[in-house]
Amino acid sequence: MDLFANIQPNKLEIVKDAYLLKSYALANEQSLLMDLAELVSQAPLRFMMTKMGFAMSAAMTNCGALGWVSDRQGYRYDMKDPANNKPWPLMPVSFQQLAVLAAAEAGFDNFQPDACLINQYQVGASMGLHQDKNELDFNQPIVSVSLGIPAVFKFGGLARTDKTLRIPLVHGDVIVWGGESRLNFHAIAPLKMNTHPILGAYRYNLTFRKAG
Ligand code: MD3
Ligand code: FE
Repeated sequence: MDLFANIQPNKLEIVKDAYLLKSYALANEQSLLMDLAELVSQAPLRFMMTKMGFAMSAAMTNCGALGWVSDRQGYRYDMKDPANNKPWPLMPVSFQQLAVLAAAEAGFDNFQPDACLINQYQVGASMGLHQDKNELDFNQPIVSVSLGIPAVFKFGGLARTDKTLRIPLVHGDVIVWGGESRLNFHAIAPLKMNTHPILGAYRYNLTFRKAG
C-alpha cells in the first residue's frame, strides 16, 4: 500500500470549497511578471475613492472585459477605465491560463474569468473585512494570485462577526474560492516591512472573477 498516494502537499483545503495552492504561480512567474509590467503601463495603478470619499489603501487597476471600479457612486464593474474612458487592457494569456488551470485544480471546471483586478499594496496598506458581492453569478469561483512581499489573509465566515482564520500568503501562492466559501468575509492585514527581489517593497494580488 502506498501511504503517500493521496497526499498533495501543495494543495490545502482551508475550509470547504476553498483551496490554497502553494507556489502554484511560480511555474509561469516570468510571463506573469512581464505581462503585469506591460499591463500597468497601459492602465496605471491608481488609488480609487470609496463612496465615503476616502482613498483606498491599495492602488488598483484591471484587465479583461470588465474592471472593478470604486468612486463616490459606489462599487461596480465597468467596461471602461474611468481614467481614459477606453476599454481595459485585454487579459494576458498567461493570466487567463493560470486562472482557469488553478480553478480546475480546485475542482471548478469551466471557469470563464472576464475580470482581473490588480491590487498593489505598499508596506502598511491593508484591506478591511468585506464580502465580494458585485458579481452576477455566485456559482462561479474566484481565483486570487499573490505576488511580491508576504501578507496575512484573514478568512472569516458568512457573518461579519465570525472568527477569522489567519493565512500567510507568499509570492506565487494561489487561492481558489467557490461553492460554500464564495461569500465569506475576508480581509488583508496591514503589510509588514519586507522586500521582494524582483517586485521590491510591494505585494500584488491578481483577483480573477466572472463578473458579468
Ligand atoms: C474569499 N483582495 O480585491 S483576494 C478583493 O489579497 C480582495 O488583494 C484581497 O479581497 C487581496 O476583493 C484578497 C482573495 C479573495 C478574493 C475573493 C474572495 C478571497 C475571497 C471571495 C470569497 C472569499
Ligand atoms: Fe475581496
